[in-house]
Amino acid sequence: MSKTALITGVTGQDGAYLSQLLLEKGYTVYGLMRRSASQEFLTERLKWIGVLDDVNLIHGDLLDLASLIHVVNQVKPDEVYNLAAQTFVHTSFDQPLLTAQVTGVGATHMLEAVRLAAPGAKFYQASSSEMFGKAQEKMQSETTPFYPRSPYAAAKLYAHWITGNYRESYQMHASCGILFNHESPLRGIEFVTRKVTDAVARIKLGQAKTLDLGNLDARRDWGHARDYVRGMWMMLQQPTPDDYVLATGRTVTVRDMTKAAFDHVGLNWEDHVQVSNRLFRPAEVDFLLGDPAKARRVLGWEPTIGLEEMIGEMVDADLERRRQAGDVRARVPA
Ligand code: NDP
Ligand code: GDR
Repeated sequence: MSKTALITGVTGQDGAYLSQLLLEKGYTVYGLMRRSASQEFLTERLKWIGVLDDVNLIHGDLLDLASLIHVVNQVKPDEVYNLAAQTFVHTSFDQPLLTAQVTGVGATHMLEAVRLAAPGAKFYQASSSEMFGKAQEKMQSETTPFYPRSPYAAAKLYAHWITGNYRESYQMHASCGILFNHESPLRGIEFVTRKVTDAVARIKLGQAKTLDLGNLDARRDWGHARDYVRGMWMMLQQPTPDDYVLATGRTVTVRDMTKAAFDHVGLNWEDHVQVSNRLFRPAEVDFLLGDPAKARRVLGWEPTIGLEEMIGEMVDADLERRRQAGDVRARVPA
């Protein structure tokens, strides 16, 4: 019998890759999406990856518990992947309360809906390396103390703990993936990797000359979304729920990531990049480096795509998009 999965945040980067993976595995996939006046734009990623016709889209909002109970009742999922969130750290400083509601309390709404309407379902919570914030250890693992540095990270930390609380209180199969940054051609254009690869494409095609960036010294442990959604699925196939770090174990500065993107098309990054103070954050996460040893040991998970390969794939995809005037994301200002 094929399994049924419900994915919140299905219109986002990870939602698209996870839908593809689960469909390949024979799942029936339902995706929760918000009602929007611009519905056709929201499904762009699912279309790009070729699964739009195969995912059953269903309306609901993480802020509306009644809608979630209704959806879980209707779908009766075997597995629930809670990926929906206000995900942009910079925006969380401007909209801290919305971020708390969606990214934090929204997870409790989803847990409650599952507890009430499908208590046997396995649950995945999208936790984040941002919870380590001002990192208390050189390599961050499941046992590293948290030190959130943004409203986003604080909201994710609440969601992380409440998921563990539901696991212990109600014996739910609820697991948290503490995922380090992961990117792809489907990454939102405001995140730094995609902002860079899109700008590189425009500069290469003669459509732009410069790229404004903020803190070039920040270090991140960047992997590919395709590898990371596989890890999410692996967590829910375990007999017991638990928390796992997914990371590559390599940390790179924003400067070096940017250089790799310009190198890919034979341009010198220093001829085009300028630093802008307005792009710095009120509190920065300077250094992240994940230790995925537990995921490797227990799940058998390994990242397979390196940073340079991924950045190359992203630049190539943006060159293609920028050549096609009709692409929607290509018209979003960087
Ligand atoms: P995206 O920003 O690409 O997608 C976020 C999704 O959440 C979108 O589908 C969005 O819908 C949806 N959403 C936002 N608000 C609501 C709401 N009120 N009700 C229902 N849906 C909502 O994120 P990613 O795919 O990159 O990330 C997936 C999850 O993993 C997120 O929770 C993120 O915080 C977490 N994470 C991501 C990491 C990364 O590096 N990518 C690392 C660690 C954790 P819409 O299209 O309508 O805006
Ligand atoms: P992050 O991703 O905050 O790590 O959160 P982002 O790509 O936005 O920033 C990474 C680092 O780059 C620095 N930076 C810039 N960032 C952006 N967006 N734009 C710029 O111009 C710029 N210049 C420098 C930032 O200061 C930061 O240090 C992502 C999100 O996907 C979260 O939802 C997720 O939880 C974490 O990754 C893990």
